[in-house]
Amino acid sequence: MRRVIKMTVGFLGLALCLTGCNNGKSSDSNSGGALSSSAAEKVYVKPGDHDEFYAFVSGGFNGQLSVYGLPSGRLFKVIPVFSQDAEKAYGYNEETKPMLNTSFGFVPWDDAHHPDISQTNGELDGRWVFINGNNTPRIAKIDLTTFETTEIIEIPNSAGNHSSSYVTENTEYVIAGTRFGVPVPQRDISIKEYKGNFKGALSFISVAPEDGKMNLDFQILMPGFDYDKAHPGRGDSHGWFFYTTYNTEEANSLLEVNASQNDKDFIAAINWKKAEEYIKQGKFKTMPANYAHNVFDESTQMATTNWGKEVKVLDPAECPGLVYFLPTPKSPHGCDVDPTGEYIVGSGKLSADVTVHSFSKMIKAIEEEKFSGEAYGIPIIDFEAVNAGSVKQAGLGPLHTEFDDKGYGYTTFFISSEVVKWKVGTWEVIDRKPTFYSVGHLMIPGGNSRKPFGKYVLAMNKITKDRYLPTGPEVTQSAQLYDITGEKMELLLDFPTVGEPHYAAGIPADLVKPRSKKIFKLEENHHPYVTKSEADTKVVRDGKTVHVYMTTIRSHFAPDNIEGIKVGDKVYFHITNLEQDYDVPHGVSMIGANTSELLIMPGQTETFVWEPKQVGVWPFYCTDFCSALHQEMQGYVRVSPA
Ligand code: CUK
Ligand code: CUA
Repeated sequence: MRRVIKMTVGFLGLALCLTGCNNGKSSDSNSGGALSSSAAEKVYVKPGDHDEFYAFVSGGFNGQLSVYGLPSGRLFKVIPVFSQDAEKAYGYNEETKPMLNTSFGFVPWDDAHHPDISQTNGELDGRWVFINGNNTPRIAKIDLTTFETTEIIEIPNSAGNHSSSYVTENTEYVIAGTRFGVPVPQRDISIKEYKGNFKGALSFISVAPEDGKMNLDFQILMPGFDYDKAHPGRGDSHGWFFYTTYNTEEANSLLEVNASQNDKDFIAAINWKKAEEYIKQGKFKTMPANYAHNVFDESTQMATTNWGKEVKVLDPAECPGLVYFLPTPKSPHGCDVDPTGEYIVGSGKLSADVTVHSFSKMIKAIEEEKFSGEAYGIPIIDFEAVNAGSVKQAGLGPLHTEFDDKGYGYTTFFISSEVVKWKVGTWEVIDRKPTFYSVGHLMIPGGNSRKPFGKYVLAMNKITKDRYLPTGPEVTQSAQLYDITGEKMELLLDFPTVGEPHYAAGIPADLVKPRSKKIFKLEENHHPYVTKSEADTKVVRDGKTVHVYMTTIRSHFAPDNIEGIKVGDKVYFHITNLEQDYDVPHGVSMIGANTSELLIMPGQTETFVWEPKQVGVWPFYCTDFCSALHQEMQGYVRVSPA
């Protein structure tokens, strides 16, 4: 067996080395990022073998979440989240359309940035992935038994929703911060009156421990700065939440560059345990808020929209001890907490240093009231009293930091295009490796938890230029995988990504695989239009509305020939896939239907609507190659004059 692998790897290595690597030498990828044969061996997953990690990589402007295997970089699935998906009928079929409802109406797109995996006791538990939609502020939950989006909650009083979605140690909350300051409540006001009038909500969405049901518990109305990435506390700092701010000048136009006048902006530190106390004491205001909360019920296989009407709001100025500001140089972008919970890292993107604050110093400074001022009634802690040190002259344009399990931090530098490894506590730079090019986030599996799995770091790049075959003006963005088990990082693999990967969440596959669902059990299907056997199939007319109760099984539809349909009818096809075997979906598509195909999993019911416009006999067929008789899996609908 071993020999077979070696030969294949040798061949692969040779092929890859045509692009010029120092074959035979130990791989130092500083020069061109080419792969050595040892790198190839490290990412090689033998056909039929499984990868060690799942990586959930956000799609940015494609609104979805891609699932890759690591170390191979193989793409397994693109999970539809915020965007309609014609392949799986998400957002097209009647069952999932309500998932994309918002207070603005049906919004079938969003900008998906930061996935985070649920945790128990500060460790990844592999139950759900949460991800934010930036544009029309929303948080989605993906169930890791089905790898499907099962809940989306809209965030009121928010715009941008960028400092999201981050999970606390026991998934008590998914926390979502706004990016833009906006008038709260929204109203007609001069944009010049930004200062003092615009606010940004920080939302606490609780997650029910048993079924994961989300609820918007309360919001903290922060000043109208701009906010960026965030991180909940760990260990001792559990109960706190940290996120970066910029534009603390509250400029209404960033064109005037007055948003970067301040030498230091802030990391906001929020004591959410304290917030819970204030809520209990009734120190909140109730504000009207109109927001959609869309839930997919696996038992009925249907999504429904519930409408939120109000939200509890805390004002930090009236709640002493709730919020503090930690001064942090030059437009901090990322904010990350190390696995012990002691160090809070702020990456000033206009700075060359990475600033590190100390949680224990912060607590002491608060006790001793070492404040250098205040903003909107929020104390600003004296910089020296909270600062733990900084990684000096580490690179240009630091953005984001992740941690391994050996006491090292890894920071991305957008402008100098590199990942820099440094030692927590001494802040000395240990190693640096180039990225290709302009890296944004990076990810270590479990890097947001108390227990990182420090074997690989995945860097997500904004620009690839010449790294891949050209595909017209739009070229792929990419991820790069580095081995971080040694003192020096080693670049192992480049692979293209779907959309713009902003961030990723990684988890050992063994924490997810045992839960993975193989089929939906037919007896547990409580869809209102389910058909549980061929004998029960029927066509029911109700005025101009027609319901077709249809089934699929290898390899036919029942009924397969339908007559009695008239132009002007509205025909609902409710199709139940009777299969109870793993990996046997059937598809359905109808000629001229103004929707997508359906792709129906075993035991599932899905519905599409067809409004025939023309008299004739119109075919439909199965779109998924399901058996040797797949091509025979078809039928006709006869449409008569109205
Ligand atoms: S952001 Cu994309 S590079 Cu949305 Cu986390 Cu920093
Ligand atoms: Cu069913 Cu092809």
